Amino acid sequence: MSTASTEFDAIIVGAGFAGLYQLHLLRDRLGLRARVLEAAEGVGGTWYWNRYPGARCDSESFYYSYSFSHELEQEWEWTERYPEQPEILRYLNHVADRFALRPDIQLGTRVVGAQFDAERQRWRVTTQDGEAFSAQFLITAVGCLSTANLPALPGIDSFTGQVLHTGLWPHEGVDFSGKRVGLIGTGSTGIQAAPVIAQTAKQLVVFQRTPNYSVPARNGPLDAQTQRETKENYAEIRRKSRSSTNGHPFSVAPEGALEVSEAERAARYEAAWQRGGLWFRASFKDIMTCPRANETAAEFIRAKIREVVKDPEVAERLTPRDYPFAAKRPPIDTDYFETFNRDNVLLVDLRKAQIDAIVPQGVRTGEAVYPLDVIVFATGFDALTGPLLALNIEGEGGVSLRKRWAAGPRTYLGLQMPGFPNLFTITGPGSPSVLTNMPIAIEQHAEWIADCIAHLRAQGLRRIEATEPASEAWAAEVNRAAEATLLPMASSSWYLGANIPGKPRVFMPYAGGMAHYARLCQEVAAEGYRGFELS
Ligand code: N01
Repeated sequence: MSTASTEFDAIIVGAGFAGLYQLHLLRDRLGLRARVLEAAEGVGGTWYWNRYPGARCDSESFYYSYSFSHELEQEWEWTERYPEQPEILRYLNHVADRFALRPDIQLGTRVVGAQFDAERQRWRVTTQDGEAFSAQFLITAVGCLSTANLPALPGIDSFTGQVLHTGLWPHEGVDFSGKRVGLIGTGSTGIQAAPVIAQTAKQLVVFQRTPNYSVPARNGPLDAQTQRETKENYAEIRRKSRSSTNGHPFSVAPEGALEVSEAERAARYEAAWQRGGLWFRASFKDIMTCPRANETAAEFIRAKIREVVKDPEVAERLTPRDYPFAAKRPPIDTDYFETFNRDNVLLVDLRKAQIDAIVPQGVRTGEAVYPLDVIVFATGFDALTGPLLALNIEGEGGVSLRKRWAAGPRTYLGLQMPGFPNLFTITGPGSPSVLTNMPIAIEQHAEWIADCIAHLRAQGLRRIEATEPASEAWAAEVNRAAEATLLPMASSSWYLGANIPGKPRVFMPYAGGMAHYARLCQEVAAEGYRGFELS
């Protein structure tokens, strides 16, 4: 490739929700020469890779979407309350076409290195195929949950059947009919996949380490009237989403769970259960801050599990007891607990006997060998830091990000790190990211970054870098915000990095709320980018 085509104003890594919008902003609003580098052979990010059975969004279609274009909102038709993976992928492909983004997206290009060249004050970006690019600004749009976690179980290579990870699903699909399938993991993904796999597999063995609180999604088709009303109300839906804690367009009830009578509380939980989805968490204002309030929600769900699951022993094994509801990311489901009433489904409690090894014929725990034809790992991701560390980023003076983050991620606002000038991280650790409806967090970051670059250019400045004191103070604020909630109380949560052996236990996302955080970012910019050094 010629030098001319490898020098850019900005390189964006990743072509999911974040990368597509960032490209649109930088190229079409700011007139920058920008290039997106994307490892996959198509756009879509998370929705390109996660094609497992039952994959759909836990946020509802009418608010899990871009808000920046009125025309896009009006022309796109969502068909279900919770869109399925292929529909979201079609949507993102439509966005890529509608805004003519493809010419500036280079697919099949995995970034494996990024070094800051202090002399030229530019980032040098290298790819797996040996290409090199250079840009003034480097923007990561790599997602928070994109580095698959495949546990290092002994004997995995000896398995004679098929091994799959939900986050790296084969494009041609997988036919489970007549097969004995092992599913390891009962997070949001395993909970979505289990009911669908059970419908066609000969047998499904679910290996559960931590039972999960799950609330029914109550998915269904969207009728024409709902679609029309949504389109008429988009302005209000977006306003509400942006002014909320989690980027969802619903209000948290003003009362605490213990401020109402027992009957009122039960009625409210029941209504939320019937309505379905993440709204359940908004039933009372203190579910995420008061252990006793939380326990009322947890106990309601435990009772539902007992009601749904016919075998009381299986019900008990499925019942979470040692962490608060929603302290781990709350899943929502379609017939998850019902699935354990099927004759072809077996629940294995790994707390009684953990997985010792994968053997040629299947999975061996301390108690038994489970013969299998397919093992599906729904074991999640090296969240938030994993995708950034995989880029092998080296900042000023050759200091590696991996070294900088050896004790856990340190950022300023989840947007930048000291020592890494002109590098921006969309939904990086230290920002609300995974605690919110992602498109809201992504749009806020992409717009802040574009405004920041526009400001630098308008002022004739070339460089922006977070300061050490600002980053230190922000780390303390991220900690404070987490400690003000019950979120750190789930000791096995990926929010804390606990799912990856050896990963520092640090609460990574910012729990201070989306609206509050966005206001802070605005103030920082308005005050001449307080906490950043501009030159
Ligand atoms: O991953 P997880 P996920 N042996 O890490 C278990 C988003 N998402 O892919 O809890 C045995 O939550 C692990 O056990 P434990 C969403 O934000 C969104 O399900 O660590 N088991 C757990 O049960 C979600 O939170 C949608 O004890 C092992 C499971 O595997 C995030 O992605 C849909 C193990 C992993 O759960 C991640 O969800 C789906 C081992 N060695 C996901 N290692 C939407 O709808 C791990 N586990 C948008």
